[in-house]
Amino acid sequence: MARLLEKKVSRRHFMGLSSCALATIAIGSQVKVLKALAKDGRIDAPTGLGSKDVYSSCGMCVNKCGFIARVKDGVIQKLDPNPEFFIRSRAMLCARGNAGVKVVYDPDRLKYPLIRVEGSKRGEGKFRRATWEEALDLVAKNMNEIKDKYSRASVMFASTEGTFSEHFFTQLAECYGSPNTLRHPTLCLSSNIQGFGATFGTNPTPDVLNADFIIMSGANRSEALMTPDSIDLLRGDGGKRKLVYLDPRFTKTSAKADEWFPIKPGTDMAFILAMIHVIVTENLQDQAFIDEFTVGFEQLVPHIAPYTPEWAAAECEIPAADIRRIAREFAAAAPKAVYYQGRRSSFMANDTQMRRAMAILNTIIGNWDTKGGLIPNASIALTKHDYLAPWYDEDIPGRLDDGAVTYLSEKDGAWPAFRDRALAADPYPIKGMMVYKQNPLASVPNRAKTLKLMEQMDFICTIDITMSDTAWHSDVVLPEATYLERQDPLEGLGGIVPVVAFRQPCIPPMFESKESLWIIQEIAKRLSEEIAAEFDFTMEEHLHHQVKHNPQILEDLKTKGIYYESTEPNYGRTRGTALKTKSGKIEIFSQKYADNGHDPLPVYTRPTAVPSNRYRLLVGRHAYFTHGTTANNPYLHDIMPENTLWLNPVEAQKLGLKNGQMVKVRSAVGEERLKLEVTQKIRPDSVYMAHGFGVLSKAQTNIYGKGGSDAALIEEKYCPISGNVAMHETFVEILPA
Ligand SMILES: Nc1nc2c(c(=O)[nH]1)N[C@H]1C(S)=C(S)[C@@H](COP(=O)(O)OP(=O)(O)OC[C@H]3O[C@@H](n4cnc5c(=O)[nH]c(N)nc54)[C@H](O)[C@@H]3O)O[C@H]1N2
Ligand SMILES: Nc1nc2c(c(=O)[nH]1)N[C@H]1C(S)=C(S)[C@@H](COP(=O)(O)OP(=O)(O)OC[C@H]3O[C@@H](n4cnc5c(=O)[nH]c(N)nc54)[C@H](O)[C@@H]3O)O[C@H]1N2
Ligand code: SF4
Ligand SMILES: [Mo]
Repeated sequence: MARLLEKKVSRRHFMGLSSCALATIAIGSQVKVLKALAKDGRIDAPTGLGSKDVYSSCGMCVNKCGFIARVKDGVIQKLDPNPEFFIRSRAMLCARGNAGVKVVYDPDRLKYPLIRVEGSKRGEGKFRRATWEEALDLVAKNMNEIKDKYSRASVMFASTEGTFSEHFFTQLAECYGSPNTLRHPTLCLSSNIQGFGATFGTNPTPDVLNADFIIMSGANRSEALMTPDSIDLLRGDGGKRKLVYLDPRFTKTSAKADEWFPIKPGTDMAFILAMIHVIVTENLQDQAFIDEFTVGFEQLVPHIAPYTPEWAAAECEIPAADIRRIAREFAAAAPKAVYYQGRRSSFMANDTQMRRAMAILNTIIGNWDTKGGLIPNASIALTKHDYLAPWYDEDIPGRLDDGAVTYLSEKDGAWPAFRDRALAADPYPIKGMMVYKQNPLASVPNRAKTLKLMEQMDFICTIDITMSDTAWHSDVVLPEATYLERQDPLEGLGGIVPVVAFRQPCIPPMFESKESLWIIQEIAKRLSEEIAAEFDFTMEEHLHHQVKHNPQILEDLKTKGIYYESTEPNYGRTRGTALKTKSGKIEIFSQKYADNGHDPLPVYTRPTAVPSNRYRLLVGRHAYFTHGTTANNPYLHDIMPENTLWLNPVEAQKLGLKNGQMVKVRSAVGEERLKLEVTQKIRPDSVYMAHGFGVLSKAQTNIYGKGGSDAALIEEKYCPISGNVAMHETFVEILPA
């Protein structure tokens, strides 16, 4: 029998709540709007509701840029950038942000709770419309059955950050009693967090606005948009700023860079170690900084001796003279020089050590916590919602993936390692899958293996806004109200200048979609009275609780759509204080790594050579698309209706393949068909395809049957230190289709 073991956190009571005066929305004649939502997506607006502007923040990607929704007669006409949000997004909305209107009025959006038709198989797409009552009852029934038959830990909870509401979902996992939450970092940036964290005790933000010299390893800021960096990189400074960019592809960032090198994939560490070699052998380091703030420089000196520019040139195919020159220029620009660590660090299986090398290079020029350098993130405090959890069963040993990677982040888990354990039921079975705002079938490498994992489930429930591939393979699909229709908790965005962002409904939820808090509360009620009690609050109460120490935050959010305490960075906060490393100093040499059997200083490992007649598959962002989620958006689909496989002309000629023809792309784990794009923009040893196509869900009507899926081709190698997936370790063969 399962029982409550630990009550780690004391109960919080909402005290003295005044009634919340958040902007309320005229419900109006929404029915008319719905009726008018024709198949072509055109809206005939009802009249008489008037016009209004609503401050909120974008939900199309991680950046959460502030906008003002122009609403007329109950219909969102347009989203404009919020000028007050300048401090964070530089007051821009990208193509995806603008196309956000279509998320609401997309005929393909989820409208009602759906239950898979009895007797049909997962993936056949046979769903019937259900009432919320019936769908929620079914979710709770299955969660309770799995708990009784196996244990609470046998239900996994997969979710991704970005909706402000995710913590209600992870709280549900904790209250239900499962330690098995699977968040997105091991698909994205956990090696960055680990590599920089091991060095500085935190993962800092590069001060792009003020740096005079920036080097980027495949951080494609002109397409993979991160605010404010993407805009700040383009700052007009009369040519003072220098950007050196390494990418096997000619991207939009390559076009904007002062120097672009088509580096051999997986060899950035050679370039970085050689830069360190030059700086140290020519005595260009900031010795005073090193002596005061760091440990391990004396071990670094002999360590980098063999890593000469000539050695590196043979590895990374960047000329030794350039490496030497760039190292000197970098040191001369210090401390206003940064080796920008990027965001998605799921490159190769040695990624954590590669990011460590970047962190060490930054350290020796003394750019820590100073203008134009690497700045530890600041944040604005919001009061957390306390609850009595986790409730873990006595007989559950812990997370299923415990020990699978060295530094497992408890809430994040390690996706591919977890999946292997779950498939082997090692050490216990996983039989239920709850998914919130994650699409593992598109975002976890080796789709066939994820499908296998889903096959073994007794029950799968997905909460989404559209029929993703994962939703398509679920038993129950619950429609959340989109970011334009719901109130979310307040969200602090940390960084060099921290802000609080705000998301409120621009229109009421359409069809039968519901806010996530309501969905979670209704599931909780059906699980047990005790779990329900942990969610016994309204969103208004929650918002007031978040700002109870400073109600001004909510006032500013209502009137400006953003809250900040200062518009200026506060440099040097951590200089002279103990960092969150074992020694309290910046750790060039990591004793922690040595103790765990990892190289205490980064040792170069050569990537596996590309076999003959094969190509290395690279992934990367596209400015119009967010992961696998926006390709079906009607506006964005118009701009790019399918993905292509980039191949260098020399190789195309060798293979006798022509631009525009269909090809088969085959890896060890899958085969996809898509159009060939013969282009000089990629090295001859690599190929590239945009993410988000080759979907399985027929309910994505614009893109079903178009293009190919990268997730179906990528093998699931991962970094043993951080668990981060290695997305570029897959080789493919290309054949005429
Ligand atoms: N092959 C391949 N795999 C990748 C990558 C790649 O480039 N190629 N990139 C990796 C990276 S860097 C990341 S961060 C991950 C991201 O991948 P995931 O963590 O899976 O996140 P997303 O793809 O952004 O979104 C997943 C789901 O959220 C749904 N969604 C969007 N808005 C809402 C909402 O408001 N509410 C709810 N309930 N659902 C919503 C979308 O419809 C989608 O189904 O993928 C990683 N995986
Ligand atoms: N438009 C848009 N913007 C986004 C997102 C989005 O989906 N769409 N997602 C957001 C998220 S979650 C993330 S994590 C970030 C990701 O932002 P980035 O970290 O910039 O990641 P990617 O675009 O995935 O870029 C990887 C780039 O690295 C190159 N590359 C591949 N292998 C190597 C290599 O070995 N060495 C070097 N030097 N380069 C290599 C690829 O060609 C590609 O251009 O973007 C964020 N911003
Ligand atoms: S970068 Fe674009 S998609 Fe991302 S939050 Fe900002 S406007 Fe939205
Ligand atoms: Mo990411």
